[in-house]
Amino acid sequence: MTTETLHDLRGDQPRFQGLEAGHRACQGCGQALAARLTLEAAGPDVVLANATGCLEVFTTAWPDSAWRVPWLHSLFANAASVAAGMEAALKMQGRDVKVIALAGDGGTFDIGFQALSGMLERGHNVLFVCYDNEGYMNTGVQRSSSTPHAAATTTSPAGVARIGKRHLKKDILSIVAAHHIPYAATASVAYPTDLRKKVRRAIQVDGPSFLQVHAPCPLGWGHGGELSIEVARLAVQTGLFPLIELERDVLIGAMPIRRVRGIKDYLRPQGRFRHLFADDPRAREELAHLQALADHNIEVYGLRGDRPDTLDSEGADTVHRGGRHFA
Ligand SMILES: Cc1ncc(C[n+]2csc(CCOP(=O)(O)OP(=O)(O)O)c2C)c(N)n1
Ligand code: SF4
Ligand SMILES: [Mg+2]
Repeated sequence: MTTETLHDLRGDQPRFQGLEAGHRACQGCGQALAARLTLEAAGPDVVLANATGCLEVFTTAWPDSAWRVPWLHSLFANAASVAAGMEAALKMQGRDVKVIALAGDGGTFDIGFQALSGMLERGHNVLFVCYDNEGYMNTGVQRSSSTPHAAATTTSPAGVARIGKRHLKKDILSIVAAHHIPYAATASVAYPTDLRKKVRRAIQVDGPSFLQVHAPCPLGWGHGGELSIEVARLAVQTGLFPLIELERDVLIGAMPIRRVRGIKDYLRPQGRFRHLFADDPRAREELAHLQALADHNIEVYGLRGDRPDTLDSEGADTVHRGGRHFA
């Protein structure tokens, strides 16, 4: 057998899959892809604490489980506390296993925030991954403090009295970074290589690390499942979801945007922003406000790229499925 054939065969072998296919997520669920990529990068030597939310529900419908690593379901509020307890117990046993806490934005920004802050402050060796789909999706698309300004949800409807959510999306990364933890970053399912790289980096940290992964929810955002990656990519390319890395609250990396897109390109495919395209002066005002938020991100993080970036181009990144590479 030639070396070339051996190489091809190795390429065909499935890489480690901590989250199996066959779970019950909606088609095009960003969170399912994000969790699979996280586990691919983290490898088998991990244990998981998973807050109540879509990820927990669609992966573990009794009596089945889609997980191939030890997995514990926590309450909606306390994934960080449960992960901290697991880490302390493993340390006592002298076992070198990384603990990862998984939670949605509700379980991170809102109800899980106190537990998260405590875990970070006490310096536990835990990676906390927040799958940010910008709403309480598991319970029927209610607004969270991560829901973007002006987005419509069942509890922030667009109508006569208001035009979607009145409040701003909480800047969770800055709040987390203010705990001066060794590593905190944002990532997106549209950039899987970057996401996996950040997971590997976060895993290597001795101490708390945090990842906020932008993960479209076709059901809650009102777009077709086949558009999830495109929508996620546009969030980055408009500047609305900057991809950045911080070490001890100092910016160490930001993905440049080669071709900055206007925010309408990101908002238009999504039903939750449909009202912003009505012939209404309030809608125009909100669009201008959202554009100003994106422009602000581009300025403060220096996102405007003046040279081609391999990750920021349509299709330059690859999604790996079962060891085969699809461009
Ligand atoms: C104390 C408490 N309040 C409310 C709930 C109901 N509940 C379960 S999951 C969820 C929303 C989860 O939202 P998020 O964390 O963003 O995860 P997603 O479903 O969006 O992935 C809510 C409100 C609960 N389980 N416990
Ligand atoms: S409701 Fe949204 S987050 Fe939940 S499984 Fe469906 S697409 Fe995924
Ligand atoms: Mg959510």
